[in-house]
This record gives sequence, C-alpha cells and structure tokens, in this order.
Amino acid sequence: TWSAVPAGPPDPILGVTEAFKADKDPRKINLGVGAYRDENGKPYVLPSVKKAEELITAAKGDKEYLPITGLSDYTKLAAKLAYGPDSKPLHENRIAITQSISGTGALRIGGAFLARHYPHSKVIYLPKPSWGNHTPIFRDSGLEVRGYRYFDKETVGLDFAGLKEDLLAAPEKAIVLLHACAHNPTGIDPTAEQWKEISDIVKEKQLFPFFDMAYQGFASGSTTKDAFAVRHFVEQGHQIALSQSFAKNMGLYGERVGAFSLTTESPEEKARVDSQLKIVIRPMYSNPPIHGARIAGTILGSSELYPQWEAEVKGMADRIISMRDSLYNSLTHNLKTPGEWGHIKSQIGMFSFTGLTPPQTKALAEKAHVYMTADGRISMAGLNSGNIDYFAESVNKAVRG
Ligand code: PLP
Ligand code: TYF
Repeated sequence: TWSAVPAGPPDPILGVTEAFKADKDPRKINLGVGAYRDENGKPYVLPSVKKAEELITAAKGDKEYLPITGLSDYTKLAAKLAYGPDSKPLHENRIAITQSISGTGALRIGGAFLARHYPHSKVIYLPKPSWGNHTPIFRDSGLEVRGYRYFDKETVGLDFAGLKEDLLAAPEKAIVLLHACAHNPTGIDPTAEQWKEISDIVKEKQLFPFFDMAYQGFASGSTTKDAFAVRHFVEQGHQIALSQSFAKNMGLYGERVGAFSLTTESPEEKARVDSQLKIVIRPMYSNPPIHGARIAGTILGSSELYPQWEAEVKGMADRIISMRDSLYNSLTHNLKTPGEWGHIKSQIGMFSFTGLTPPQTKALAEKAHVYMTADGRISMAGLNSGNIDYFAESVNKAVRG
C-alpha cells in the first residue's frame, strides 16, 4: 500500500540532535535545537513551575475535558501578559483568544482561520530567513507563502531597506508575519524606531500583521520590553493576530502551552470570531491538554509566583547574554580569530547567526564534535563555562581552515 511513499527528509533542526546523540566523543556540544540549558548543560525546570505543580497537585483537580478554547483562567492571563495590563482591546473585551498546542499550534490555528475567514488575501509574507517550520505550517494551512528581505549577509544585520521595499511592493492587505522579538534564526530584531516605521508601512499598505511571539521575556529579560512591537501595533490601531508560546519563557516545552488571539472591533465581533475559532479547532484536536495550562495560569495569576517567574526568565536571559560576552571576548581578544564578531554580542535571544559557512559547520561537527544547524545558527543556551573555551577554540580552527 505504501510502496510509492517516498522517504522524507528529517527536520533540519531536530536532525542535528540525532547526529549529536550518535556522537560518542565526551567533548561533544549540541547547539542545534533552541532549548534552554543551565550552566551545567542540563535542561532546566523553573522553580516557579515546580511550585505551581505542587499547588496544582494539592488542589486535587479532576481530569475533565477543557472547553475547545481551553482554560479561560489561563488564556485571560496570557492575553494580559502579551497585550499589557492597560491594553484597550483587552479592557473593552475585544480580544478573541484560544489556548493552543504551544506556539506551533497557535500558528496553525491562525493559518487555518485566516485561510478560511480573512477576506482580503491568501498570501502571507515571511522574513527571509524565518523559523524553518513557518513555511510548512502556513502552506499546509492553505496560504500562499512569500518572503520579504530581512537578513543582510554583508553587515550580519537587518536589511531594513530591503524589508521596507518588499513590504511596500507587497499586494495591499496581504498578511505579514513578524517575529515579535528574538528573531529565529538570526537573533536580529528591528529597533523601536524601525518597528514604528514598519507599523506605518503596514498601515499604509493595509497589510495584516501576524505576530509570532515565542520568546517573550527571553530576549531582554523583561516581558514588557519584549512585548514592545505587539503593544505598539495595537496602540496604533492595527488589528493583529498573535501566536504565544510558553515553551521557552516558562520552560514548558513538552507541556505544549500556547495561545492564539485576534484583536477585533467589538465584543460582538469577538464573539463571532470566537465561535469560528472553535469550528477550526474542533476537527483538529477537539480540546487542548490541561496540565501545562494550569501551570502557566497558576504562575501568571499568583502574586507570589509571578515575580518569581519574571526573575527566573531574566536569569535565563542574563546567562545567555553573559555567554555572548564570553564568546565575543574569546574570539576577538584571546584567539584573534579572523573576522568581525560584534554581532555575537548585539544579537538577541536564544540564537546567534554566527556567519559560519556550511563547510565550516560541517568541519565543526566532523572534527570537533560541535553540532549546529547548517546555516551557522547556534543556540547560545547550549554554551556554558565548561564548554565555551573548547567551542571558541574549535570555531577559531574552523575559521582558519
Ligand atoms: N515560533 C518560533 C519563531 C520559534 O522559534 C518556535 C520554536 O520554539 C515556535 C514558534 C514554536 O515552538 P513551540 O511550538 O514549541 O511553542
Ligand atoms: O528553532 C528552534 O530550535 C526551536 C525549537 O521542529 C524547534 O524553535 C525546532 C524545530 C522544531 C520544533 C521546535
């Protein structure tokens, strides 16, 4: 029956982990997948998450099905975290929101909802490059995927002129996907001034902004600062779509906790949109898992756990920032590695786009047992004081050839 099914390629990011696992060298380092590691290289369960789980266990709740759009105690607080406590659409009950299977599920619900109900366009523009899963998510949702310039190879920075040109050349009312903060894979975000210009172009061209916020708090250490772009667009009167994930900022990766929301014109419109979100979700998975949503809801709703969690997110962000400083200093000052490495320090969030070439990344895997994606992206969280010197020396050798 399946004789004509061709073997598919592995996921380019998760495939790196497979190669890493198969390597037996004790010096090996996995900088492929974007999952936080502590200073001992171990996965990190946040203490606030452990406390929330204790409270949940003590409450002896049942395991009944959640409603289709999930735990409303959680989604209300997720919306407040993203849009801000003073958000106008939030206070006016104009935000349609549903729990989702983490960020991926939120993007997929959004893609499917827009493909069915957005009346103006079936075209979505993604930054070049973008997270590898964006293209299949939106294509499989029934949208036509196109790209806008984002990364400038020459400066290892934002191609802001190219970005503006491409958005201005897009058909009116097309959908545009924006990484809210900590752009994956480049680690390069627009500045606040640049976001304001992007907002103006989106307004002029009547584009529909779809924000993917997978790293709120993880980029700068402040959930408020990282929500700047989303809140600015909403203040400017844009109707937006928003995907949220608690995988990174609460370390809830495998619990699959996320949310998808749309701002609307009125509570009446919100109610109609909510009803159609349910119709999109019902035949996909019926209703979402309960445990992770309880954890996130407990933390966001607790006057004790919320500040504790914010400090823990900042701790993760700060550790990553300190690794950026160390790596930059090793390459530039200690090893005098040829090239300009300032981008390692200026990039934001989980990833650094090193500028290493595919042959260099291949050599790093084969000779030094150091694994990263072929585009030269490294997950900064995989570095720690125990392996950073070995990593810098290996990069130095690879660059010198
Ligand atoms: N969007 C971006 C930009 C990501 O980097 C990720 C991966 O972490 C996601 C969405 C979705 O991840 P998850 O489905 O684990 O929340
Ligand atoms: O880019 C990353 O590494 C994260 C994690 O299919 C991830 O976003 C990667 C690939 C994937 C799911 C999650």
